[in-house]
Amino acid sequence: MNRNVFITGATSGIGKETAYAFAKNGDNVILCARNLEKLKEIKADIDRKYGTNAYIFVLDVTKYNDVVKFTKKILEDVKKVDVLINNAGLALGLDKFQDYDIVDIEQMINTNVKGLLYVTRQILPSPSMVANDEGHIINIGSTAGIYAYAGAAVYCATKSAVKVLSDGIRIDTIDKNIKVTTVQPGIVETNFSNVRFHGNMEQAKKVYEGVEALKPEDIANTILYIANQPKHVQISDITIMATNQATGFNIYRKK
Ligand code: NDP
Ligand code: 8X3
Repeated sequence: MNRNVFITGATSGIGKETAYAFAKNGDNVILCARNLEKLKEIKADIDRKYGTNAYIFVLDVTKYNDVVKFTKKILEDVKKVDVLINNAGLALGLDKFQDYDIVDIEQMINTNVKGLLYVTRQILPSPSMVANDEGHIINIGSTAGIYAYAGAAVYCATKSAVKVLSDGIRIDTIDKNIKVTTVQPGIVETNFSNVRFHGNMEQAKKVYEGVEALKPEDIANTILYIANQPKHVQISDITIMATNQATGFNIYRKK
């Protein structure tokens, strides 16, 4: 469709598959994350497969000055962003709140909440959106933002914040042709649990045992569907779970 689609956290999991889904759809993708090597690999693969031009930027969304600098550069290079997908995010640890590592707490808040705000604050008023009276912001929340679960008070709170921020921004842009969507996935098999357990692959693997989790492509296809609705249709929220999942942590596992 030849839109400019900016995806944060595009080197892995949901963000990476979303990059492929939009590139396959004929859109230009602007990808950021912290790992340059992975970004380069994805760009080369997308350019080769779809003949489009993927733009890549090393950007840590928690660094406000970098977000300002790089969003300016993105807008200089591509002129406008039609769709912003705030996907960069993480859980760190799974502990009782009273025992939680404060560094992990701050990293979750800085990435999932402040990072999303920093990027959106730059892109929303820019020529892309408010000034141009068009645009779409798609924020990746989680079932964790709806249902709190043991050991995840802060992660759940950050994802609840994503949902409420989306609702607030939707109100503030109500007189514009701007759509705001929260996507709330349940269990998706990605690098998420490996990051959560600080690289402990054994612990991470257990999260997906006995259940057919969602695949990142499932979420990517849903995001593309949301972005491809006609101009007058705004999907405000969508929750997607695995078939054997009933709430965030209510999952049936085969023995
Ligand atoms: P992955 O760990 O596979 O991917 C996370 C992506 O975010 C990576 O590309 C990582 O790249 C990037 N990232 C992390 N921190 C930053 C940062 N500070 N600045 C820029 N990029 C960053 O996880 P998922 O694909 O599963 O997670 C994507 C989103 O989906 C997250 O917001 C997560 O909370 C949400 N989610 C995940 C679910 C799941 O079950 N997997 C379910 C519901 C929601 P790099 O390290 O190169 O920076
Ligand atoms: C990720 C899904 O249930 O592991 O947001 O928190 S969950």
